[in-house]
Amino acid sequence: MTAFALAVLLPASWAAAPAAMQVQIVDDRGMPVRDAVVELTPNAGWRGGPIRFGWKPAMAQKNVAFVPGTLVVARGAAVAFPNLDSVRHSVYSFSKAARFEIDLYGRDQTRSQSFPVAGTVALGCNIHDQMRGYVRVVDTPFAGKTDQNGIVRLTGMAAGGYRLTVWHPRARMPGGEFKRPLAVGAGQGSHKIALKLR
Ligand SMILES: [Cu+2]
Repeated sequence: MTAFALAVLLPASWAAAPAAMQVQIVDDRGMPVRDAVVELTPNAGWRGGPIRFGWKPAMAQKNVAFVPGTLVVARGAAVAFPNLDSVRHSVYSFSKAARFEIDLYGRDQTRSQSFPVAGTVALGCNIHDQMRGYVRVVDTPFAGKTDQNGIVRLTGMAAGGYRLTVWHPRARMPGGEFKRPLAVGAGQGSHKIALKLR
């Protein structure tokens, strides 16, 4: 009886176990690429409800820079842009995924902008040309950006067919995006992807 139960239950519980995957992004010399955004999108699209990430949907202006320089948010998210500097900043984008302009505002003030379209939003400030930031708007909960070792860990995927997308502002690909199909199995997976950077 025990053997029978094991034989039936074990494969079922394995199949239901969510997968975890480590992805490392390197450049063509093998050096880790940080702040690359890695996304795994189910082939049928994400139908699991609202997406929440473990970080704040906020892009601060600090020391005349957008911090963090790259922010991953779910499609539809409202992003806060707090100004932590003593000088005034604006925020604008000419990107296809979001065209907008927020007028100059000062220290300890904040503004907010929603991003209803998935894709890359390149940010600038009218006063400080060197200020660059990126909001990557995604349609999947299985997304994140690489750390200083070029590594991101994605968890909770059901086994199945996915599209893997890697985005980096300096990737030598149309739109800075590398895409490929990826079959996700149960358990742990590991992938290393080399990107050509400009
Ligand atoms: Cu500025």
